[in-house]
Amino acid sequence: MKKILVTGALGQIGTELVAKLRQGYGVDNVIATDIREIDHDVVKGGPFELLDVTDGANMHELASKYEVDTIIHLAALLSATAEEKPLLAWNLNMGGLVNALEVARELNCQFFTPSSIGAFGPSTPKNATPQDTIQRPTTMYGVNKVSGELLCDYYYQKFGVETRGLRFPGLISYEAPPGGGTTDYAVEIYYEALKKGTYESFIAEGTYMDMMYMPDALNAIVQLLEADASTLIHRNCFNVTAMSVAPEDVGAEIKKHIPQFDLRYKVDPARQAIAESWPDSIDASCATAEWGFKAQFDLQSMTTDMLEKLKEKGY
Ligand code: VAH
Repeated sequence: MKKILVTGALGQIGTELVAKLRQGYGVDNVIATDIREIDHDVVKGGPFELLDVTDGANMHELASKYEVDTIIHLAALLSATAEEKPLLAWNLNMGGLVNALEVARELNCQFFTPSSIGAFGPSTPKNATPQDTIQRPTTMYGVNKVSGELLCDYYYQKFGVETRGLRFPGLISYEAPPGGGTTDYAVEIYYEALKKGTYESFIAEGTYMDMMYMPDALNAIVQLLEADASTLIHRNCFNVTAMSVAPEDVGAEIKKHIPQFDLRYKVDPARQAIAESWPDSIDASCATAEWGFKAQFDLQSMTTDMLEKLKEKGY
């Protein structure tokens, strides 16, 4: 049975992934870590340790203490924050990643870390962006993601570390809200629709980006980690997506449930510029061909489920 250390366990992906992993692999086999400790089931529901991923020695000590065989490295600054604090982003995103890769090398661990559609840039083909194509991102986050993809491939080729990763689109979830992302509008809109009946999007009408519901993202992580290595042609990182949408598409789907919902726009030039540098839609056929990726939720089913779950939480 896998013994997994998760960094960034209190983030948007981590909070839900830790719950899923503990259900699938056993509570005591999933060690959640984060730089902060809060009153949350991730902390109270199983092994939890404080960890600043820029402290490689502490990461090694924890991984050894729990005798982990898998590292899922999620701790990172997202695109908008990284663009506001580029040097902090480089030090955290790259320093943390190389520390995690070194621990995986030294302790012979399987390794997963997410990349993003942010790893593409303005010169990348905009529609049905292929798995293998031009990657010249114009954001610090994108530079971090491309560098991370190359570093993970290097650790596989040079040291035999079993590295695997996914280029995630914007992830929509109702548990932990995202922080500092360009696609955060697609999460906020659901909360605001229920709370206020209106939402002011910081991304402009007609701006298409790939999105995916969190349950599909979590399934993809586990499916990729469990995939037979002999089937993998690619590793770091696979394009995965469920839908390509613009704010008005999400608004129209919400209006089917909340007819009076009013979508307005107050574009944030900084995040709009990031969004415009990314693809409109990516092609995930390699993930499907090599390890059977298939998203279960589309915009309609995601919207129904998001609104239902948020209402259950009291929104
Ligand atoms: C961000 N949610 O907006 C992340 C993600 C594709 C977007 O990488 O930075």
